[in-house]
Amino acid sequence: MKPLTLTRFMIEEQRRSGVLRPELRLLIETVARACKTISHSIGKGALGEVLGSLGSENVQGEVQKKLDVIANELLLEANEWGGHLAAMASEEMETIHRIPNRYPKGEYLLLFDPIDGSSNIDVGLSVGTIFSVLRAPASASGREITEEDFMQPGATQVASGYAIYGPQTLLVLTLGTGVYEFTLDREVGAWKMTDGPLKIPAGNCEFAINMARHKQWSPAITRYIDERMEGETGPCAKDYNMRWTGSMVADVHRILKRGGVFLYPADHRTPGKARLRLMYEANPMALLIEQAGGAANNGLDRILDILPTGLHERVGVVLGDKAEVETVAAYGHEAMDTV
Ligand code: P6P
Repeated sequence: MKPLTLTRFMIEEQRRSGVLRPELRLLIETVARACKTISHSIGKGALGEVLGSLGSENVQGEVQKKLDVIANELLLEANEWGGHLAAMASEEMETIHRIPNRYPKGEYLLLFDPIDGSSNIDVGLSVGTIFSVLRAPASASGREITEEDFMQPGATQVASGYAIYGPQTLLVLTLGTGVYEFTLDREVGAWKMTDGPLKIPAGNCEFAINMARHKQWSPAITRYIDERMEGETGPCAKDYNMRWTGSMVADVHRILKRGGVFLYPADHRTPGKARLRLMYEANPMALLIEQAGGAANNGLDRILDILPTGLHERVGVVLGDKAEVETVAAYGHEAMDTV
């Protein structure tokens, strides 16, 4: 049987579940189309004069790569005229982007990290685009959308996904009814389903963490990693492998496909200091991971339950294999109990 295209998958999902509204289908197709264009730009590399930095910093104080801005503009332009959105938010923008008055407005809020792992671009490694879809609160109808309207826990997302620009260009998506992978068929420009519903294989002894930041780890994280470093002679009685790609999208994709666990803990010495952003990195990935049978917490508590207090709020992240993630949380709670 020929692989389903993204369009046909969503139409059939709409018929089957009855919950996929046409405006949400249009939103996902629009984001997917923008990701095709981003993939094309990234693929040009030095030939397209898209590599390198702009010499500017984004709202996070991070050096902006040319492609960070190009991808951000592509996603804004693609999504603002369709009538499916009330507003957008991005890692690259300090505050929300309201839909211009000349366009109709819809019921959805779109958040995205246009290029995740952009420091990998100039050295030819995988990067990605992460997106999250919320519903604008009913209370917002008839008034201007505010940043406060975005402050919803991740469990309220109606969809999330990522594109990964690697050996293949892939789109991984959940509409809340399972996780599906689509591969970009460049010959016809279509996204074609190549895997799904994805389920995280249990028991893969592979952890992803930036070991250089061990001084920032809590005793619980240190205990968890030390045990795995001891391997089969230690309490795990198994040897573990380590991977760290510098791109959350690439690490999450590997975990969805072959299991394991990803950790980017908050800085234990400075409460509240973390690296990954809740709204457009941790939440969309946590929804995908849970939909694939895994778990996602901040070292203690479920990420999708966190009530955000700011658009660019950062959070510790532990996600992947359910048993591994629950072990980290158990160590974290044990450590709290001994304080
Ligand atoms: P470090 C990329 O900048 C990112 O936000 C994630 O994609 C990635 O997992 C992490 O930061 C890498 O952080 O400290 O290893 O550079």
